Amino acid sequence: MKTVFSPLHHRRTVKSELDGGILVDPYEKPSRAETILARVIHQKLGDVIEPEEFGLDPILRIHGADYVDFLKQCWDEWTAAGKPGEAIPAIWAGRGMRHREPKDIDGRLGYFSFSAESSITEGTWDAAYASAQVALTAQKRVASGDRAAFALCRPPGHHAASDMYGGYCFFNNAAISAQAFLDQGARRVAILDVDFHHGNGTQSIFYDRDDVLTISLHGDPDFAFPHFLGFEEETGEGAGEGYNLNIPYPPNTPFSVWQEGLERACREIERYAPDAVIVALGVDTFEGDPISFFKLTSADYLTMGQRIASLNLPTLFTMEGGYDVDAIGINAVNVLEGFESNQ
Ligand code: SP5
Ligand code: ZN
Repeated sequence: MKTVFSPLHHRRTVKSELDGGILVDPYEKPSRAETILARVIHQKLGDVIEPEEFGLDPILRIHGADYVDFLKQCWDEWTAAGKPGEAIPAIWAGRGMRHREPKDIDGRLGYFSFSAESSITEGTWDAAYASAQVALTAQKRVASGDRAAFALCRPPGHHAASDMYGGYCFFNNAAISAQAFLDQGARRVAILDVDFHHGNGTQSIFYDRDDVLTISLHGDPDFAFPHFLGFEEETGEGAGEGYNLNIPYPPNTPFSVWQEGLERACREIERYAPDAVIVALGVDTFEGDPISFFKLTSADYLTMGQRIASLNLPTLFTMEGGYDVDAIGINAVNVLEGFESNQ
C-alpha cells in the first residue's frame, strides 16, 4: 500500500509538555514520524508520496470556522500579548460557568481546548494543516480503488473535537476523511480506533449520526486520558443511537483480552456493512509505551492487521499515538504488513 507523508510535520516541534507538574520533553515529537517512515521504506511497504492540496473546505466540514481561525491565529495572538513561553491554556469553563468565547488569548485558549499538555508554537498550524492533507490524500487513494492506504499523520487527530484541541491533536484526520468518503458518495463509513486512548473527538463529532459507526478500544477512562469520555454506556444519541461503541480495558490488559474486543468490533463493522473503514492507528497499546498501560507485543500488531484485513473493506489507516519511539516503526508497520499478508 502507499504511504502519504509530509515533511511539514517538523514544523510542530515544541519544547514543552506539562506533565507531573513540570514541563518535560514532549512525548509527541518529530522522531515518531521519521521512525515510522524509515520502517515503511526498510520493509518496502510501497511507494511514499507527498500530500495533494485539498485546502480548508474538507476540514471545515468537521471543524467550526471560529475554531479553525483560532488555531491559525493563536501563536500570533500569544506572542503579541507578550507571553514568554509556549501557548498553554490555564483556565476552562468549569461547571456552572459560561461556555462563551472570550476575547483575549488566555480565555480563547481555554475555550478551544480540553487539556493542557499540547503546547502550541509557531509551526503548529502548518503541521496540523499538512497532517489533514496527508489524510485526505490517502483517503482519495482508497476512494479511487486502492484496497488500502497509510496516512502517516503527525500531529495525530482522534482527540480533536469539532471545536477543541487536546491530547496532541488539532484536526481530527480520521473524521475529516470519513466525511470526505461520505461527500464523495459513500453511504456509511466505520471508524475503528485502536489507539490506547479513547477517541473522544471522533465520538463527539459523530455521536448523533448513523452514517459513521465509531468504535474505540482503549484504557478505562477512570484511569486513563481523556478521563471524561469513553465509557461503555455511551452508545450514541438521536439518530446516532447504537452507532457508537466503547470497549474500555483496565491496566495491564494483554493482547489475548484486547483481541476479544477487536473481534467484537470487527463483527459490529461487518454487520454495519460500511463502504469503507478508517483505522485510527495508535500503537501506544505497546507494552513499552511510556504513558500507557496495555501489554501488547510487537508480534501482536501483525495479528491485529490480519484481522482488520479480513473485514475485506477499502481501508484507510490514519496514524495516531505511540510514544516508544524505538518500537513505533516496527509496531505501526507490523499492522500494515499483517494487513497485506492477508489479501
Ligand atoms: C494521540 C494520543 O495518543 N494522545 C495521547 C495524549 C495523552 N496526553 C496526556 C497523557 C498524560 C500522561 N501522563 C503520564 C503518565 C505517566 N505515568
Ligand atoms: Zn493515544
